[in-house]
Amino acid sequence: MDITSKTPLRSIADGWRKLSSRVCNALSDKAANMGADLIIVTGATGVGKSAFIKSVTGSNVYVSSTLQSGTRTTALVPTIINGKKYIFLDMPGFSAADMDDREIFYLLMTAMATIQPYVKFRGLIYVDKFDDDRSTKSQKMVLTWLQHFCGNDYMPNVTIVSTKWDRKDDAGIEEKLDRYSQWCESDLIRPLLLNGAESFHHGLIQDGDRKRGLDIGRNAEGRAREARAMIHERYHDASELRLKIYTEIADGQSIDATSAGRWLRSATKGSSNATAPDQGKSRQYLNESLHSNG
Ligand SMILES: Nc1nc2c(ncn2[C@@H]2O[C@H](COP(=O)(O)OP(=O)(O)OP(=O)(O)O)[C@@H](O)[C@H]2O)c(=O)[nH]1
Ligand SMILES: [Mg+2]
Repeated sequence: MDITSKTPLRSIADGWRKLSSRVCNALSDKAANMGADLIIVTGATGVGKSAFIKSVTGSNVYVSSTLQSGTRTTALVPTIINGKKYIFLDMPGFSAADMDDREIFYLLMTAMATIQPYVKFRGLIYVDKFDDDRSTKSQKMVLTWLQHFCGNDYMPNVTIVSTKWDRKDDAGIEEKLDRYSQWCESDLIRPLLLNGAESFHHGLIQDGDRKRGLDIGRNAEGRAREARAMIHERYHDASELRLKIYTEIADGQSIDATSAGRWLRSATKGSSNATAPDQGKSRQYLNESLHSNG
């Protein structure tokens, strides 16, 4: 049962407090971040989402070194690139062994509801290390969810960021580039590219006539410079494109009734912890907050 549409409204102030307390919020001065462009960074667990945000923003985002989820809540990380304000939204990776995908989706929506009055949802970055020859369950899951979340019209604002190009010899890089080309032809990535998404290889540069990986430790500065230049190039201009889920929520739909919400619910049906005890309540607060600000 979708309790979000049936329970009477409660105090919005209460809801905001509850929601905000769940967001690890690096924005100490809200006014200073007014008018920033928000970029959501998503992908499966352990692919390098937080490391990418750390590189772009220079902030000390938590990067994990274990098989457990590194990022356990959402984080809003501000930066300025060529005079323009951006906020990066870091989130736990989907398909982690120790977190539930629907709870992760609600965490994301909570962070979006919290920040929505201050920002424009300017872009989305899909991070993947593209180290597998075949698509994994988690890649299928995230990329299908992403299409429901963004909608095809939003794809020009989507960037596919590949990671982990360093610590490979020339042959290793060639192999990974070949693999990436095959990925671009796959049913999961092709629809994004056909609709205007673009690729960026984080930490891979052209060095004379060969490609070279920039080491995540020793070449951190070079990686940051390239990544920040990409953000400027892709996101400096204004955009009128809207996330599909933004329009759905603004039109009054509950989170569960959105295309992404419905798809995720059907995809996770039967998973053991799909209904966390507090989820119904937080979902209700969340719907109120989104609609009161939409
Ligand atoms: N060598 C190398 N290691 C990387 C790169 N990107 C990320 N890593 C490492 O991969 C591990 C996971 O990176 P995170 O940034 O925590 O991954 P995440 O996607 O945020 O993971 P979750 O928060 O669990 O979803 C860390 O040990 C990083 O240092 C890269 O480009 N090169
Ligand atoms: Mg992380």
